Amino acid sequence: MSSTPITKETYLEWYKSMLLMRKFEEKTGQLYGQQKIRGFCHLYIGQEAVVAGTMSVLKPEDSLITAYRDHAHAIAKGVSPAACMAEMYGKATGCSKGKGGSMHFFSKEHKFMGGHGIVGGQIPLGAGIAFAEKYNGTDNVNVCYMGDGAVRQGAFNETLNMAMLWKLPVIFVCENNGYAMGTSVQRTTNMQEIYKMGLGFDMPSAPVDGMDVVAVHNAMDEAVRRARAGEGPTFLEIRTYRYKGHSMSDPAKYRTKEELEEYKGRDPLLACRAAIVENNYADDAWFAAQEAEVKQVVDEAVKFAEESPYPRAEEIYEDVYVQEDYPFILD
Ligand SMILES: Cc1ncc(C[n+]2csc(CCOP(=O)(O)OP(=O)(O)O)c2C)c(N)n1
Ligand SMILES: [Mg+2]
Repeated sequence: MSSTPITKETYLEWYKSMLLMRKFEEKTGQLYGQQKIRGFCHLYIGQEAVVAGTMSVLKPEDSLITAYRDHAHAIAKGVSPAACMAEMYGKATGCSKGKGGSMHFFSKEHKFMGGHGIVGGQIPLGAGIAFAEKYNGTDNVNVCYMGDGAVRQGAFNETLNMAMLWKLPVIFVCENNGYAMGTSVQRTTNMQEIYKMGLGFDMPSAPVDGMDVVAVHNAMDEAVRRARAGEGPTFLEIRTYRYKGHSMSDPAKYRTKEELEEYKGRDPLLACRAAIVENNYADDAWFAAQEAEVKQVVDEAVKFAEESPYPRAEEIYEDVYVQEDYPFILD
């Protein structure tokens, strides 16, 4: 039984937030095709239940940190779609002042700690944030996301060891979408069940169905409860799937259409919608209203990005190092 109850409002919020993630990403893909957005860009379509099921158990003071597939995490954490879109346009109004791009969203205000392009680089940082929370005596937790490719990095093992030794309030979430660029999990390891990597550190670890937002919520709820109680970290392998290629330049020829269709048949948005209808939580008019509202939010984000100025050339030397407000997560 989950200690954060799942109510009608939870379902409606899940649907709304996943719809926004999906529509924002679809628009991002279109704009990339029009060369309005350039550089590296990785879409999250298909994986939405992982972030939605996390957010329903967190409080605003908790922090998230993830890799470069970061649009949904930032938006769910409260960073405005407009600031995210402007960031991808390289505009000064972007959440990283237009200097980070798609991979490097950041918002100290919303405790969204990035957006990191170095595979696995965010794993020790997430534990460090959790260390700071513990040191400061808060009950805040950090949720540290990584891909199935990132668990092959040495830093993953070092971090799990220290996080467990110091009982840090961090939830390590491996978003196992089956592939690291074009390399399948099967081709990188003889041990296919990634969650078992946590067991070597005696860390509570579990596999979770990442196409099912309820399963994600329940697993996260248990992990967050443990972290807040001072009982230390958890490692969740959340099994999910990305519908698009790794990045915008990937035609995804390394997988079969059948595999893709199988996952699309378990689409998290459609499943959530079906549950809402089944429980009579909302009617067709409500779904139509959500579509319209989300379309407006995304359109406004694009307009904001289009109309915003580029950063001044001299700004390239600013914000390179943290200066007067260091250490920034301790205030
Ligand atoms: C240290 C490092 N090595 C290699 C790369 C190139 N690279 C970018 S993404 C990626 C695959 C990572 O896959 P995964 O962790 O499964 O995340 P996903 O893209 O599936 O979300 C690689 C190897 C990198 N960015 N950083
Ligand atoms: Mg992957």
